[in-house]
Amino acid sequence: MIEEYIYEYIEKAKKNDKGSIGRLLTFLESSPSQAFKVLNIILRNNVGKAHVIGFTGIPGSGKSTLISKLIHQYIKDNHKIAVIAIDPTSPLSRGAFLGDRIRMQEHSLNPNVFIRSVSTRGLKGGLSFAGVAMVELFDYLGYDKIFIETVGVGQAETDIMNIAHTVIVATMPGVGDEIQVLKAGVMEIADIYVLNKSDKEESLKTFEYLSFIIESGEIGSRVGWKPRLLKTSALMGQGIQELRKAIEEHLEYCTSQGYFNHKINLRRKTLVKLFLEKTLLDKLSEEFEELKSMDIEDFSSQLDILRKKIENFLREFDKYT
Ligand SMILES: Nc1nc2c(ncn2[C@@H]2O[C@H](COP(=O)(O)OP(=O)(O)O)[C@@H](O)[C@H]2O)c(=O)[nH]1
Ligand SMILES: [Mg+2]
Repeated sequence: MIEEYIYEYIEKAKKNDKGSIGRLLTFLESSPSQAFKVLNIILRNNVGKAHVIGFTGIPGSGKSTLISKLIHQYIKDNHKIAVIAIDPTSPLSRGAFLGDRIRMQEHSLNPNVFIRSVSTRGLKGGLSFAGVAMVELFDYLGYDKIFIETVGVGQAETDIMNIAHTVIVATMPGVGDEIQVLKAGVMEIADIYVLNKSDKEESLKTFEYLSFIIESGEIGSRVGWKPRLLKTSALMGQGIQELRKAIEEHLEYCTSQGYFNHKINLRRKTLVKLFLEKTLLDKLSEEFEELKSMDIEDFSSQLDILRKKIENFLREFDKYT
């Protein structure tokens, strides 16, 4: 029954009906089997055209503000822009996340801009299955610039490299932990580094430090692409055009090197992996609830019950999807 609705929503979504797009996104988030039904339709003939841009970096560095300013630049040239903001669901970052909505809200009425937040639940800011599935949906619907905002912690960085064509790491002056940022690996993944809040006094020192490590080639070098370092002040609207230019140059580089399609393939493989991961984990949690109510104490019997349940589940997998 749900399939009929999906076709209807897809038809409407193609005509830019935001309500239908919202419903499809909710399908992608709700359960793997519902998401599967949507993906099965949209991935059938989808060649992949969108330029996917990952924005990561410490909370408060100005990612949302920068994206909002970039949207201003891009909509002037008739781009269709989607923003997927990954919600780390921790009490600490909650405030920042609510801030995202406020900062990007000004665009929400624009027919060519769609902003959606995704909760990662336990994933520590990493990309969830739903987040990647959403990229596919927006791409299918003709959004040609897709921004993904993630908090640069742990797993999120490596995830974003499998998904985004262009990775931008935003930092800000005076956090005093440039070394820590490097250690965390965040800095090593960027195609473009942005030192935002360059309106602040301490920015010169941080900029020199960052240029030194990038110039010395210690981090981030790819064959044929030298990572860029840009100074911006999202608040004052400075450096945004330069940032856009660097993003477009990186896109040209990706296209000319064949990385554009390579990344799309990698993204789809990642999607399959995340799909299975989520399906199995959901099933396991469900069976665990049942196990809790059983009166079995010994370890190997408990393991046996769960293992058999999962085995059966896998055997019936196509029925399930
Ligand atoms: N001084 C200054 N503040 C900024 C700049 N860009 C953003 N901010 C402020 O920094 C705070 C965090 O910005 P936000 O975009 O939410 O950062 P995010 O957590 O990385 O998405 C907000 O209060 C912004 O107004 C900037 O260029 N200069
Ligand atoms: Mg933000």
